[in-house]
Amino acid sequence: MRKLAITLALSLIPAGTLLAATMGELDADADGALTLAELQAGYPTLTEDGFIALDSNADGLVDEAELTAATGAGILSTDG
Ligand SMILES: [Ca+2]
Ligand SMILES: [Ca+2]
Repeated sequence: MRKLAITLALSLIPAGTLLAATMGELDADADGALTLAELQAGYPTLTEDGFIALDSNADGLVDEAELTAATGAGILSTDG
């Protein structure tokens, strides 16, 4: 399931075009999870479809594990 989500995200998000940002930088309200708006603050090119692909458990938020999975897979690249 996660692999499918990652594959979908890779097809939706242009790799290598995103700014580097960490959970702490992105989580504006410090609740430990990222909304689409919070993620878009760091990754302006992220679409709603991309967000859904990152949200492995479909709870409407991207938590640290999901963010780590995405960055580890190079979806939200911090290289640069
Ligand atoms: Ca938050
Ligand atoms: Ca989630």
